[in-house]
Amino acid sequence: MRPRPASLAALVLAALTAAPAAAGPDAPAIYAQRCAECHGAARLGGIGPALLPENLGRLRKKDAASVIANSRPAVQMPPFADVLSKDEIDALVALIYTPLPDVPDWGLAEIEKSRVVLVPESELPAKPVHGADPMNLFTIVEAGDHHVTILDGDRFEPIWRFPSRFALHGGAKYSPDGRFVYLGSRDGWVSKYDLWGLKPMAEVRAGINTRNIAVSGDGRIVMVANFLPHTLVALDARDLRPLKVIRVNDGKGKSSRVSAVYTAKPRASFIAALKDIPEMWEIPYGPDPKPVAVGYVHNYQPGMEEGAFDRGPLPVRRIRLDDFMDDFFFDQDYRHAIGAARTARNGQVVNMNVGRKIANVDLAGMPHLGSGITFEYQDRPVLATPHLKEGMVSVIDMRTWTTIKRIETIGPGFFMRSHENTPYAWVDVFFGPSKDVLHVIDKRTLEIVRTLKPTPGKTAAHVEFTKDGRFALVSIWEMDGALVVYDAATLEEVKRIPMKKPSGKYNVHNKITFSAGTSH
Ligand code: DHE
Repeated sequence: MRPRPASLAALVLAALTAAPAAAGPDAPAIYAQRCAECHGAARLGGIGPALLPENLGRLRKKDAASVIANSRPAVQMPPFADVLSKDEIDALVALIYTPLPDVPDWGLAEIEKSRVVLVPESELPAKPVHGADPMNLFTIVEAGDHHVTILDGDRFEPIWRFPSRFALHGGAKYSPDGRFVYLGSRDGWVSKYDLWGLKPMAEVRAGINTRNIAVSGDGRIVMVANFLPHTLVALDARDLRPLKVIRVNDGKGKSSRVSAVYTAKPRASFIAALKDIPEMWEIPYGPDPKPVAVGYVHNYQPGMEEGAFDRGPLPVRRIRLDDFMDDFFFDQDYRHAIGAARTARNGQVVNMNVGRKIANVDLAGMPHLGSGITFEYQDRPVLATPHLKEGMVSVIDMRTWTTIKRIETIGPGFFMRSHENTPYAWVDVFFGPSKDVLHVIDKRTLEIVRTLKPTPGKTAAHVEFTKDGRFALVSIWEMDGALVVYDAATLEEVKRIPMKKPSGKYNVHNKITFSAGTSH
């Protein structure tokens, strides 16, 4: 049965009164004090995920208590063991596993109602209003004060800075020509900006708690992956009009959060992995999809009905897996998806053509495959990925799916980057006492050749290269942070621009050409 819509005020009240009435710690009060800021007053998510039974299916209550007490790798949440008693933690666990009387729906009608168009396509300027190379611009997310800076990648000067939605997450996505940038926030907003006119164009709330977004290779559709509700939402890339809401379920009543969605341009499809159902979904967007699509309908037209499932435009091809996929990544021609569950001891390789797992990969320690890169090593394609739980980078032969090398790092890293024109790959050390360093790895020898410390004591993370690969840009991930520009050959600092907790940065050319060294 579909949940009924409810107002936000009613939901906050429901969230705070839905706790069991037993005597003991006041779970709603503890939740309001300790959890609401990140997970939302109504438990619907914010910076942190929604805390509802619908989204906690894979987490046993005992593990939930451990997460509250000790936190978990690669999240911003602090451990609460020192500030909350065991009884208080147990009361919080009981609260978050208590269903809300009304989970709000967020379907086509709600999405469309939230949509705002600021600049219609008919009013766009015919040429850029700035003198920078449109292909060498960077979109830089400043998470500290929820702003975005557009940087001229030749002069390293900001050309536009604007307020963004709260808590953007995941990579910026560009239209195939690089003119428009789309950004997604954890609370479901998708915003479109014109990088020629330097103006916001449109925005829409496509979900309540969102993972990430992808733009189709033909530039027509923006696909949004949601944690809440359990949907994928297709938007018209021109004005963000909602086209279709795809309910994510196994066809037998069990629904699922979406781990992430990416565009597989050579296949003319979107590929999504699911968090609560061991399946990958391929969704061809046409108009000329490869024959892998099942039930594809030609002559795609916008304005489709909500609820159409496994048929009609944007049909779903299911690939059944024997484990979940929390984090995943593709080879350059999108023939293989390499993925792992957070709890798995191995990664899995799925051949997208035959639609099944073809190999296991030796990837313990929570590989962060989403930030993996590929390159040629001794005439064979390899993938390299940092691990979130262990201080190492794994290098995997993509022909045999065997591990060639584990490169030891000072601590676990989050992001890895390279570029076709540099012999080096850069990886950060995001966690632990050495979070202020970055390793530079020689792709020819798989050895660390330099360890950089841009600002002692301050987190240094996330690298992106200029269009030509000559410079590497690094974030000093702090409120009084900076963007540090390095010469990618000499590894010397050439410029530093103050910024407010800069997180991800995305070069137009590298992203639209699907450079092997960057995220896609
Ligand atoms: Fe991310 C990308 C998932 C926590 C900053 N992160 C992604 C993507 C996924 C993902 C699936 C790819 C989306 C895309 O680009 O389309 N992130 C997760 C998690 O599951 C995890 C571990 C837990 C969670 O809170 O969801 C997580 N991520 C974080 C953070 O705590 C970070 C460091 C700070 C923040 O802003 O939330 C963070 N994630 C990022 C960034 C990217 C990203 C900067 C884009 C990387 C890129 O270069 O493309």
